[in-house]
Amino acid sequence: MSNRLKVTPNDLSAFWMPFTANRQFKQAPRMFVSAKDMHYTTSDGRKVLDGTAGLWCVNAGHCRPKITEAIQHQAAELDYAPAFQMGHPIVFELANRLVDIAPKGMDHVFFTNSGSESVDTALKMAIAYHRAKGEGARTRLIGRERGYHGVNFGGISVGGIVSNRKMFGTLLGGVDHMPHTHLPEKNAFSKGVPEHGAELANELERIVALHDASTIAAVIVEPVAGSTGVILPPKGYLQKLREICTKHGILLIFDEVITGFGRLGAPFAADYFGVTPDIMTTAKGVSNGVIPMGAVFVKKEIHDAFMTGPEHMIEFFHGYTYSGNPIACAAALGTLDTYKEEGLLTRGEELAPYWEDALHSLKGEPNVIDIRNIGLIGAIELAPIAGQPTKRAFSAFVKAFERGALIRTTGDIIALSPPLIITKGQINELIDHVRDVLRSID
Ligand code: PXG
Ligand code: PLP
Repeated sequence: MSNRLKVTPNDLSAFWMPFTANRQFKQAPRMFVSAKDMHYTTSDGRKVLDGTAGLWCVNAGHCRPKITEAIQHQAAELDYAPAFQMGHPIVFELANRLVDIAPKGMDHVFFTNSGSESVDTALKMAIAYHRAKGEGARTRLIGRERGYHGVNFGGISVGGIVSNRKMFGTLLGGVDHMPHTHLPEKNAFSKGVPEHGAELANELERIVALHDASTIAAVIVEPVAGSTGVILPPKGYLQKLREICTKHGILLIFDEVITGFGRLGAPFAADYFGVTPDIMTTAKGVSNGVIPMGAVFVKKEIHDAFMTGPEHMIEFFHGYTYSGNPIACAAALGTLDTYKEEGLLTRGEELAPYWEDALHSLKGEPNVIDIRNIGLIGAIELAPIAGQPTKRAFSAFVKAFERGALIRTTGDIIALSPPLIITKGQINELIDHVRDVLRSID
C-alpha cells in the first residue's frame, strides 16, 4: 500500500484548514475515509449519516455510479482543453442541458469553479452590462446584512457576515446593504416561509433614493440565506425586490449556490418562489460537489448586450483557466443524469412536509429557541451559553459526529440539508440523533 492510502497521517501541521479551528481539530481530528449514498465512513470505521450533503453540495448522495463513471471516462479521453479561444464538445452539451432545466429566459451559462467565483463573475457581468448599454455610472452593488456570497473580495464586499469581512480591510467601494429578514420576535417557529417582514424589501427604495438608481448596477441576495444560519424570505419579499429592481433598471442577482439543484424541492429557488432574477449564480449541486464547478446563468438580453463590437474581439474580459474543465463537465453531466433518472430536482417537494414535521418535533427540547424549514433545509436555533456564543452548537456538532450524524453549525444554529435521496426512515434517524444530542449537552 502506498503512503497515499494510509488513513492516519502522522503530521497534520502542513495543511492550513479552511474555516476550521485548526488547533482544536488537530488535537482531535475528525476524518472521513470513504462515502456511499447517505453515509460517510470515518477513519475508525464508523458510519456517519450525512445530514448536510457534505457542505450543501452532494445533492445526489455520495459516490453515485453515473458520476464516477463519467469522470473516469473523461479523464482517460480528454483531460484538459484550454478554456480560452478553444472548446470541447461536452462543455457546450452541458450548457444546453443546464439551460433546459433553468428558469425560463435564463438562456446562457458562464462556467466557473466555485460559488465564490460565480459571485464575482456575476458582479462583474452586471457592471460591465450597464457600461455596454451606455450606463457606465451604474457601478454600485447592493447586498444584504448576514448574506453569504463566498469569500472572494467581491463576495465579501456584498456579503454581510461580519466575521468574514472585518479582517480584510476596506473591501470594494460603492457597496451598500439592505437589512436581513430575520425577525425571531415575530416569526419564531414558522413552518416554511414566515408571514412577517415583506416590507423590509422597501428598504431597497430607501437605498435607491439615497444613491439614485442611475448609480446602482445590481442587487444580490440569496433567495434563502443558508450559511448565516438559514434565514427565509418573508412571504412576498422576493416579489417586492423584483418589482423594485425592475422599476429602477437594477439587475437582480439570485445567489443560488445552495438553493440551486433541488434543495427547495424545485430545480431552483427562482422556480420555487416564481420570481426570475436577471442573473443566477450556482455551484455545489451542479456537479454534486464531486469536482469543483460553478455556473452563472444569465438572461439573453444581458448576454446579447456584450455581443457587439468587432467579431474578432473578446467580448467579456473574464474567465478562469478551469472554466468548463472537461472532467468537471463530465461530472456535471453525470450529476444531471442522476438527478433526472431519480427525479431528485423535485423530490424535496414530496419530502418537505415530512421533513417539516420531523424538524418541528424538536420544539420544546432543551435550549431550542427557533426552528426554521423550507424544502429540504432545516435550522434549529439554540440559546447561546451566556458569555460563550457558538459553544453550545459546536458541542452539539461534535456530539452528533460521535453518535453517527453529520450536522453543520454556524453561530448557535444547527443547519441541516441532507442529500435529496434521504428516506423518511433516515429523516427520523437524523432528527433522533439531534434530539438525543440536545438532551445530552449543557
Ligand atoms: N454563495 C452562497 C449563497 C453560498 O452558500 C458561496 C456563494 C460560495 O461558494 P464556494 O463554492 O466558493 O464555497 C456559498 C457557499 C455552510 C457553508 O456551512 C456554506 C457555503 C460553503 C461552505 C459552508 O453554511 N456556501
Ligand atoms: N496567477 C497567475 C500567475 C496566473 O498565471 C493565473 C492564470 O493564468 C492566475 C493567477 C489565475 O488562475 P485561474 O485562471 O486558475 O483562476
